[in-house]
Amino acid sequence: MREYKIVVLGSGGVGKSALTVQFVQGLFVERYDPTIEDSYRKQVEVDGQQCMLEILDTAGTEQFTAMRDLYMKNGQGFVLVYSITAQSTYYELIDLRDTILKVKDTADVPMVLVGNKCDLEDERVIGKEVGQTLARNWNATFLETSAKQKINVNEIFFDLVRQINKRTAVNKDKKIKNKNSGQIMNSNLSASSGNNDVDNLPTNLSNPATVSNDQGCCILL
Ligand SMILES: Nc1nc2c(ncn2[C@@H]2O[C@H](COP(=O)(O)OP(=O)(O)OP(=O)(O)O)[C@@H](O)[C@H]2O)c(=O)[nH]1
Ligand SMILES: [Mg+2]
Repeated sequence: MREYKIVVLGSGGVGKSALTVQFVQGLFVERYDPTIEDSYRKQVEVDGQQCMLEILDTAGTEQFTAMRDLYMKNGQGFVLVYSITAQSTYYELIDLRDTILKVKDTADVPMVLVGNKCDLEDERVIGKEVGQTLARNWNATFLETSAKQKINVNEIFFDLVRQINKRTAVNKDKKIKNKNSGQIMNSNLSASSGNNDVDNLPTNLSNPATVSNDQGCCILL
């Protein structure tokens, strides 16, 4: 089964743990207990495919950020969370995203921008369109969520799986085309052979483009 390494990031108190626990365990944590670092595993079916999600719930508080570079490097998909009730939490994500792109050395990183606590409409200080605009600039998905009322929680993680799948498929397709350049080849042949080669990729690689396509070549020959 393919594994997906997902990292949840954002300022302290925005609801990273509440969203993660709501997704993994189906319950809402009312009490605020600042996280150092927690990791969860959950098996889900996305578009008919079984996936194992490894979710890293990180610390929003600055003093716990020493491990940031390492988990950014290893992460394949990122959930960037702000609270619609706290302006500063929105601006803090801009630096966070820059750091991710720098560490991963690419602008094309699967990402979902999340405006959490949308059940607190009376306390809203960040409009929905503000989040939408930022996500559009980032080429990321945008969702307003409520961990409390379980609004759009599953959607965050399902969307990331789809984004990761899409990039893996594109990278593999490019790699097959490059390897066979000069010959008339149909890189979709492997798919029509009944093998789901995306499924069979090694899961411990942060950059799918480096994956060997030996298996695909055998099928082509
Ligand atoms: N009303 C409401 N409260 C929420 C929601 N999500 C989280 N909270 C509350 O906000 C507080 C902080 O939530 P956490 O999930 O612990 O926040 P965090 O982002 O993990 O914080 P750190 O671990 O310190 O980085 C808790 O009291 C939660 O119950 C939500 O969607 N709606
Ligand atoms: Mg937390």
